[in-house]
Amino acid sequence: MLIAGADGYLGWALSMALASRGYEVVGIDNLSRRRNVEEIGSWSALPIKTMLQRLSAFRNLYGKSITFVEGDLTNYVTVRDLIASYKPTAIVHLGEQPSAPYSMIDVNHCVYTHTNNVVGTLNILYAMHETSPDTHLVKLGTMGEYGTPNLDIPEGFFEIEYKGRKDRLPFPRMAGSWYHWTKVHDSGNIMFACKIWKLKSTDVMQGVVYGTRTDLITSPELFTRFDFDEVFGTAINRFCAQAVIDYPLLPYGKGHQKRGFIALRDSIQCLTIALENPPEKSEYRVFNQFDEVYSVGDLAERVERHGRELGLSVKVDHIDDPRVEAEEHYYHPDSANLRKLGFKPTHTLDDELEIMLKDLMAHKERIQAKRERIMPKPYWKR
Ligand code: NAD
Ligand code: USQ
Repeated sequence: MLIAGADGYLGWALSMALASRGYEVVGIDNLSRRRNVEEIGSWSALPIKTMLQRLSAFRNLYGKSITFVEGDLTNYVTVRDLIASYKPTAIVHLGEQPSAPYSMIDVNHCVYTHTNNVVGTLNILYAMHETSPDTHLVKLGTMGEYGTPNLDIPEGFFEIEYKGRKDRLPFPRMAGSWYHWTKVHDSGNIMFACKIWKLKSTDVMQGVVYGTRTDLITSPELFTRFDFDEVFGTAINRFCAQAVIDYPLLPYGKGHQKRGFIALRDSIQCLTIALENPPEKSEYRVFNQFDEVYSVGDLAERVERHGRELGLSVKVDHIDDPRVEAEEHYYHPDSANLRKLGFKPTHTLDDELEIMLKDLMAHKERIQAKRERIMPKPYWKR
């Protein structure tokens, strides 16, 4: 299994999970996430070791090895040589710039995000075509590709009738940031590559991921990153980090924005299911990957309640939405494909919140030290 983006939040957790299931795992990462978080003056709330330290801790604790290559997916020769030499059964492509706010900072951050994400994916597709056409590509897209239409959201495709004729077509994409649009472009490129080169791919429309743990993250030596700043932190993770330093939780605008959410350990479970149930040759399939839909306002209240039970004095503050997005909308995405293949969440949101808050309370000083990086800037409105 080749994991692109193996040093990241999901990538490290997935690499360990697959190695512990007995797969030979090779990871590639250019460590850009570490540099980009440093660029905006923040750091991971949970201290993370270097990749070499984590690999050796994993070997010592679980007796399994993971091969790691430091390399850039935008370099075609690197990507082609790696894929040619391993001819992996599958590639899980997580190696993109994933922050919507980062992509909205200015033209340089927008163009960097587009170049990095779209070129990296094209390189993987070309390298598969040239050297390993039977490899299954599992590509991380995002639920945000669809936006928030006033319709149910199918998994990738829908039947449509227009002027008396019918067809099965890709569901319209209406992304909400330059980052989210890179995923839309990727999806179009992957679908086209599957058609012309008979490649096979699962394009995963994933919701927002939260959590600090998987079953294998049993020691601080193995922590995966956990960001909470306004640029790289995501909703539930930010709320939990804010709760432990008495910083008000900030549902933006009315707080009625709804999204699909999934725990880190369940995201790893879903990706494993997708890998172990590959599509046919030439098939391009889409899975919507989330557990439950919540509004950000409800989530803030939920974190507030749990925080109080743990003795924290949590408050919720509503601030103007720094983004351009619908603050109130219909949201009803389908998510049956992964469940049909056996996906079952193992922990409730309440269990997971308690675990996260306790993990973060042990590293309160690291969140406190970057307190000034929590308040969002209105990058969308500049
Ligand atoms: P992450 O930033 O922690 O991980 C991505 C990794 O890819 C990083 O370690 C980064 O250094 C690496 N990378 C980026 N560009 C690269 C390049 N050109 N060459 C080599 N390595 C490169 O992000 P994450 O939260 O683990 O997300 C993983 C994937 O899942 C991303 O594609 C993201 O868009 C998608 N996703 C994430 C979430 C979420 O809530 N975390 C939700 C939906 C989709
Ligand atoms: N939000 C708040 N308060 C906060 C942080 C976020 O109200 O403190 C709101 C945002 O305005 C938005 C929603 O919560 O309406 C989600 O924002 P987010 O920052 O948690 O997530 P987003 O920017 O959408 O991006 C994250 C990941 C990205 C992934 C995406 C999945 O960074 O890689 O693609 O979640 S999805 O949201 O389904 O598109």
